[in-house]
Amino acid sequence: SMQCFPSLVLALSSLLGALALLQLSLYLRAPSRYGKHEERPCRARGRGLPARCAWFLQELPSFLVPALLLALRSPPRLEPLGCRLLCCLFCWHYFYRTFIYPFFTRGRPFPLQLLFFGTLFCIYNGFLQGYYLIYCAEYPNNWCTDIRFTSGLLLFLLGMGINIHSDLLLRQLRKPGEVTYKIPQGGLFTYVSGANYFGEIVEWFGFAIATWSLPAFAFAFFTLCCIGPRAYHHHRYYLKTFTDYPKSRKALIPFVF
Ligand code: NDX
Repeated sequence: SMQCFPSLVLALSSLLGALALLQLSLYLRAPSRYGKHEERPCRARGRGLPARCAWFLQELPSFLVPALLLALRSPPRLEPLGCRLLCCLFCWHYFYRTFIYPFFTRGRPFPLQLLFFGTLFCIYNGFLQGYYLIYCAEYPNNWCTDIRFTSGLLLFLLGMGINIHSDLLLRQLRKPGEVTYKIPQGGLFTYVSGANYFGEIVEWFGFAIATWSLPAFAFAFFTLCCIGPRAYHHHRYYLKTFTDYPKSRKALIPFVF
């Protein structure tokens, strides 16, 4: 049966950190080519998968892999409570991203090649986070009252709230079947162009603080390097496209950047 190999956790987390840096260097120059940054919209060329299927397939492993690791571990890990709670938080986010978000999205078709890499990434990260929490993590029995757990959990919930609310505001910009872009309004979009990304980043840093673990900090850093630059490219796109775009709005961090 499976057991904890600390060197495996270290290796996988380091690779995640290296991938993050690779993304940062790529995406500071040019955005990843999906959504509003696709060079040749694939609807015309018929090469994308409908957004609904693409997001469902891509994100599913991030829910399934840790959920299975949690459910199938034998003997079941009952102590400490912290490990299971934290694993459930991760699965909760990806339950939303897999089973709720895709069914409401009005996004354009998603490029197949990115779908392939996105799926690989979600298997990799789902395994790393789940494996670490279920097989390796050690917490004192009172971890649930530790300031890191409570403050991290609070940030996680706050970020998730902002992320889900902002996803909803973006969706409401379109009627079913529409594919045009409009100026997002309301919620945190009042302050930043990438409100959904800001929420997601806060969420994963909260998770990292609550788990106080290398894999989770590596993933939070990856998220920052992946969607941070994307918020900046969205912001530039809006400034270029809409002459009446709100002047005081920032790219990612309210009032700062
Ligand atoms: N999926 C995370 N890298 C990614 C898929 C792509 O969950 O090879 C990372 C995720 C993957 C990426 C994933 C990892 C890195 C990959 C990359 C592909 C290449 C890259 C694998 C897995 C890679 C290396 C080199 C390292 C191997 O038509 P549309 O689609 O634009 O419509 C949009 C609509 N909308 C508007 N509608 C009207 N008017 C406007 N002005 C609008 N603006 C937007 O709203 C969409 O339907 C919707 C949202 O659009 P957008 O662009 O704001 O968000 P999007 O980027 O699609 O993300 C959706 C949500 C969001 O909440 C975000 O926080 C979360 O997913 N997310 C996304 C990406 C990664 C991630 C979270 C994370 O890292 N945690």
